[in-house]
Amino acid sequence: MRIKDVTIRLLKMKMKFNFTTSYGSMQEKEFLLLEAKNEDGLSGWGEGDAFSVPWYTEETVKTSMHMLEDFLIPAIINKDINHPDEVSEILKPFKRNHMAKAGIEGAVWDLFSKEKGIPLSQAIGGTKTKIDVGVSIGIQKTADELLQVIEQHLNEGYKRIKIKIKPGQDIEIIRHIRKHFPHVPLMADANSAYSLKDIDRLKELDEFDLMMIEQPLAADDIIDHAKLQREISTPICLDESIHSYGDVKMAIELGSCKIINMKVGRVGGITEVKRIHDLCEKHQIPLWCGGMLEGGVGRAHNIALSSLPNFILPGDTSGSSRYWNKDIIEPEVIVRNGSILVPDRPGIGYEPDLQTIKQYTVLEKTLK
Ligand code: OSB
Ligand code: MG
Repeated sequence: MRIKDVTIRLLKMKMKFNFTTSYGSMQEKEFLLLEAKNEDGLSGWGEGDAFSVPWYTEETVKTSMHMLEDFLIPAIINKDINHPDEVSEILKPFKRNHMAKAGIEGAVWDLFSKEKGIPLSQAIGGTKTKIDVGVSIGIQKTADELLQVIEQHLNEGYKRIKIKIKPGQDIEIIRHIRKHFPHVPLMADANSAYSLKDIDRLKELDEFDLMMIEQPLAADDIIDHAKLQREISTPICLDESIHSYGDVKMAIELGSCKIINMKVGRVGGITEVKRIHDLCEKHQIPLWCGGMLEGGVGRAHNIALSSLPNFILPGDTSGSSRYWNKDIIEPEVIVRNGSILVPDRPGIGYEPDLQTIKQYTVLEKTLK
């Protein structure tokens, strides 16, 4: 395979709801779309996960643009690539910038699968034909509003509810939810809002039968997470702490978590996801696919990842219509009875809708 040119598009899409976490709020999603063309004019598509502001990791849309334009795309263009696994090797001289790398590597994976005429899920070793999905609900103004949103999503069939918590908006809210929904599969994501000083409060969560608590402590608190996990029975799931295979190895050896939230952008691409997947499978650490409020292309990639066998728990890959009035792919991602069918068409299995993409595009550049 040879990539002849790559088009980078910067899109701005308004979300249907305001998404609030312990870091802050967002309602407009700005992101990069990558279209990599081969010599026959066939296109592979990838999506950058970075946001406009570096609150989740250090990357932003602008740093991704800089990396892609000045280093990553020039390194792969016109090179002979036999398999997408080679991309992460080619990009190794450039440190980190995982979301930018995953964006272009994802486009190469889609193109590779299309050239072979197989679904992306199959190209990466996925085995499932249907995946279970949950929903990640942001912090709401009142506990009653939160209950309403939960009920609405349960009615739509979502298989587990994730709520966002922070100090002062945690125990009482979860108690309120449990009073109304005693048996719903429920978890809480703190996005690093706590420290070990809060251990007594975190211990109180044990009475609510949560599936897990996601990222209670800071991203680099791998050791403190291990200390916390020894003190609480609720399983810890790591999100912001996991950037690589090495991080996962460390977390497993130290006992920092029992579950991992996988995001392809955070770990730098599908090849790294596969390595982590196999390591976690060996150590019986279940995975699930996290979300970055993706547009349809990133969403399609997440669906393919979720078809890998050790993605055991429902992911955050909700349907297109939850986020967007109109998504950028055809057909849109549809959730039925809490599941999404893994497409059996070649590549990501959804067609990027160029007309709609154009409407959301604020900047476009082609590199040759
Ligand atoms: O912590 O998992 C997170 C969204 C943006 C950044 C971080 C996170 C999230 C979500 C939403 O929880 C998941 C989604 O619906 O895409
Ligand atoms: Mg999270």
